[in-house]
Amino acid sequence: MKNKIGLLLVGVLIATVGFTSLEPVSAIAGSIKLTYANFPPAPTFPCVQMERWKKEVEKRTNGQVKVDTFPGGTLLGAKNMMDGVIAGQAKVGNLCMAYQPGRFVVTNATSLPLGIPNAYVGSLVLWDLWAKYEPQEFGKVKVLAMFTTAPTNIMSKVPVRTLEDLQGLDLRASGGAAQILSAWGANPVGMPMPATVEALQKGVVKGLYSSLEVMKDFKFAESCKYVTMTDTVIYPFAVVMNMDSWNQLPKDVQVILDDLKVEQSKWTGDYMDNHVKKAMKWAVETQGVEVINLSAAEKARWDAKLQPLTDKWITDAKAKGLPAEEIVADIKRLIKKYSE
Ligand code: DTR
Repeated sequence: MKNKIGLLLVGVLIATVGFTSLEPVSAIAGSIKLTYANFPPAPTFPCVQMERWKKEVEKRTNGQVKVDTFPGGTLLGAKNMMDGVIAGQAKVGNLCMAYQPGRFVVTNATSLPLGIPNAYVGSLVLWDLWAKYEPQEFGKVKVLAMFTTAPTNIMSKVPVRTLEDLQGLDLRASGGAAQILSAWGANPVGMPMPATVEALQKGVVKGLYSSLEVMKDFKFAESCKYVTMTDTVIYPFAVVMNMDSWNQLPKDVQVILDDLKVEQSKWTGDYMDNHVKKAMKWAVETQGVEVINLSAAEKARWDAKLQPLTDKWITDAKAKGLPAEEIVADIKRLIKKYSE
């Protein structure tokens, strides 16, 4: 009996030594599994960037990390993304901050009409803004990327050539973009992007206010035959990870994900800007979409209506104890810096 126990102990010892002298446990292929939730359908830009992140992470960790992606709201939807990730229903999630404007006050300041020219610049501005202020609403998660859409324009079933055409027009928008529509006299109808398909079909809205890649990705060009160029505002996004899951990652994997953060944000901004161009070429050439450019005089009328929005945001954000003027000044400075 004694001998048997002795043998057993030796066996355990050999197994332990043998095991620890091999690769660390975490380096076994596929040993770390990350679920990644996303709310819109697979072909849209938030999911394209998700697949790119998955590919890069799996490659850079030599397959040690395996990412299972869930597009189309199959794991978490547009509005419960942040809470779902905090609760651990998904380990990683992608969210549009404009869908919860009151929750993401600092980062949603990028949705003020301050002149972000494209998604690449927008993404870098957003990233720096978040990094400087580290707003408490992200305190319970690890931020893995931040990016913005390209500037927002009106896609509609009826032509919008003047401010008068816009009065009372039901257009789908969220967050800062919805406030801009209100200031112009339109009637913004709030809902996450995926719900817009049905709203357009049923006639609940006459169009939408968003970045233009959706003309192709959601086939909105089939019903919205007019695009009025306003290039006024972007929608900010964040990719966040459950904090416990992050803390459980081996250090080498954390370094890889940290290295990818800004790169992923830039990649997405770049992808978005190029994709908008392709989508609009398709919309004009194959769907007969008319692009309406406002005259300088008309544009000046539209711009004048937007001036009070930033002042109002400053007053509201100050009341919440935020350094509102500094935030707006930072955004303007960063736009300049990254546009050069
Ligand atoms: N413009 C925002 C965000 C957005 C832009 N393109 C897509 C594609 C899929 C989901 C969201 C978005 C919006 O209108 O919701």
